[in-house]
Amino acid sequence: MNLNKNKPSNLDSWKKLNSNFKTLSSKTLTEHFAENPDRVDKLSINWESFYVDYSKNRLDKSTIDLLVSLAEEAGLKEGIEAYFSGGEINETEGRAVLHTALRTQDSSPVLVEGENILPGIDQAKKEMYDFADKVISGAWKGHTGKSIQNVVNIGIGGSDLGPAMVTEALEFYQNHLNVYFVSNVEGDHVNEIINKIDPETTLFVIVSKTFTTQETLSNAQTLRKWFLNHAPQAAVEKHFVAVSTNQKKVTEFGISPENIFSMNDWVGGRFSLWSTVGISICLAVGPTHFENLLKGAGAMDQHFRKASFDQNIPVLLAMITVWYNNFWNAESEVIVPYSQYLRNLPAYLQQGIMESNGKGVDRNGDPVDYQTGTIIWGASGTNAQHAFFQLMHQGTKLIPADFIGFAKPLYPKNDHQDKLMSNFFAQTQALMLGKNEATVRTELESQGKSNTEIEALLPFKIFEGNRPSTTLLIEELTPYNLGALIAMYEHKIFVQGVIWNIFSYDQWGVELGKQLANNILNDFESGKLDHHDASTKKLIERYQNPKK
Ligand code: G6Q
Repeated sequence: MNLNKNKPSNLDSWKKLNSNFKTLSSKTLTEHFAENPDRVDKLSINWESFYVDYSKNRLDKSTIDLLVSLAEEAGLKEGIEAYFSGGEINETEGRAVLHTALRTQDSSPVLVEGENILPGIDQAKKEMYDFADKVISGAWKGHTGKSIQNVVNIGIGGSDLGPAMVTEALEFYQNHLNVYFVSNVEGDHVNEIINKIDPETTLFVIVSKTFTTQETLSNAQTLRKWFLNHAPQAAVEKHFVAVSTNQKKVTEFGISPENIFSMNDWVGGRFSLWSTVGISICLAVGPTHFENLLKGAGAMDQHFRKASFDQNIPVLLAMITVWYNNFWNAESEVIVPYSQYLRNLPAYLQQGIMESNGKGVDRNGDPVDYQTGTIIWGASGTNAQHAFFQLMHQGTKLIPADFIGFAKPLYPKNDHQDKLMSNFFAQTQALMLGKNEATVRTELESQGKSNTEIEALLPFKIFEGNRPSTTLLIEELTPYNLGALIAMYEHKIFVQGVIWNIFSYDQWGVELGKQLANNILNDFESGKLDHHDASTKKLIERYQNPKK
C-alpha cells in the first residue's frame, strides 16, 4: 500500500475551492459571525481535554465541506492506512514511517517486511525504562561510586530538538537530574556544557541514528577526551551510552554493546522522540511520565485514524493551512503557545514542518506548480506580544495563527493565570475585530485631543482586523496532553504532504550544504581555494587571515 500521485490542482474540489475563495474573499470574519449565529458550534471540536476553535478563520461550512472533499479526493483515507500499517510511504528512502507504532495502545501486529515490530518496540522500551530507573534511583553509579547527577544529550536535528523541547516542556515533572543538550558543532557550545558538569557524576548519551553525523561525533569525541583527562579508560562504560541503528560504528567508538539502545530505520529522525531517542526525556521525568507522553500521542493517533474528516483535528488544521497557503497565498504561519514551558515548540515544529514539507518536486518527480510547505515561526505568549505582534496586528501580511493555551496552571492557581489567559483571549479577538475609525475617534476625543491631533493620529491607530487564528484550549500541560499535541502536528504534516503530492519523510535538501562543508574543511588544510566562486573564496581567505 502506498500514497497515490495525484496532482492536487487537477482535482475537482480544488477547482471548486477556487470558486469558493472568490465568493468568500471579500467577506470579513465579523460578517461571517453575524450571518451564522451557530458558527462557533459548527467550527469547533471537543476532543478529550482539547477544545479547538477554528471559527476565527476566513472560511465557512461550505469551505470546510470542500476541504474535506479535497482530502477524500486526494486519497487521504487510504494514505492514513498506508501510514499506520507500514506502507513504504518514505518512497525515496525505501522506508516505512512508523513512529505511530512506538506509541500504539493496540496489540494488533504492525508488520515491516512481514515481521511484527511491536515485541521489539516493547523490548527496547523496557531496556530504556530499566536503565532510567537505575540512573534516577542512584543504583547506577559513576566510576568513583557516586550516583549520576548530570546527563548530557549529544545529538543534533531530530536527535536533539524533540528530546530538548519535551524535556523543557516537562520541566515541572522533572526529577533531580540536570539534563543538558549539546548539538552545535561550535566548540563554544560544548565548552559551555563542560563548565557545568563533573566527570564523576555525569552520564553522556550519544544519540545518533546513523552514528555518522559530523556535529554529534565531534562533540562526542571532545567530551570523551575531556572525560578521559579525569577518569581511566575503564570508566567509559559507566558514563557513556548511545542510541543508534548503527551498532558497528558505536562499538568502534568504544561503547560496549550493553550500553547501546537500539532504534529502527522506520523511525525518521524528526519523529523519533517517542523511541529510545527520547532517553534523555525519560531520564529527566522518569518512565511513568514518558509512558503518559506516549499514551497521549497514541490517543491522538486513534482520533486521527478513526474520526471522520470533518471532526478530525489534524485533518482540519492541515486543510485550513492548505486553504490559506494555496488559495489565499499566505506564506507563513505563526504558532504562539501561551506557556513558557513550550517556548521551543515553534523551533521544534520548524524542523518537523519545514523539513518535511519544504519540497518543490511532487511524488511523480515533477516540479510542482503550486505552493507547498509554509514558513513556521513563533514564540511564547505573552513575550511574543511585546516582540512581533505589531506586525500581526497592523502589518501587510496575511499570517494565520495557532494560539495554544492551557486552562489550568501547573502550580496552584494565582492571579497570573487570569492575566495570562485574558491576554490569550484578547489577542485573537483583537486580531479578528480590529478597531475601526469610529472607535478610535471616540477614544481620542475622550482623551481630550484636538480635531487636528485626531486627524493626524487616526490612520495609525486603526486596526483593520479580519486576521485569522485558530485557538487550541487544552486543560493542562500534562505529559499526556503534550504527547497528543505533538502527535496532532505530526499528523497535520502528513495530511499536507498527501494533499501537496510530495514526499514528507525524506530530507535531501539538507545534504548539499553538508557535502560542501566537507569539501571546504579539506580546502582549509590544502589551501587550494581557486576552484571556489569568487565570493566564497574571498570569505575563506578572510576567515583564514582576518587582517588581510
Ligand atoms: C530528521 C533528520 C535529521 C537528523 C539529524 C541527526 O528527520 O533526519 O535532523 O535527525 O541529521 O541525524 P543522526 O541521528 O543520524 O545523527
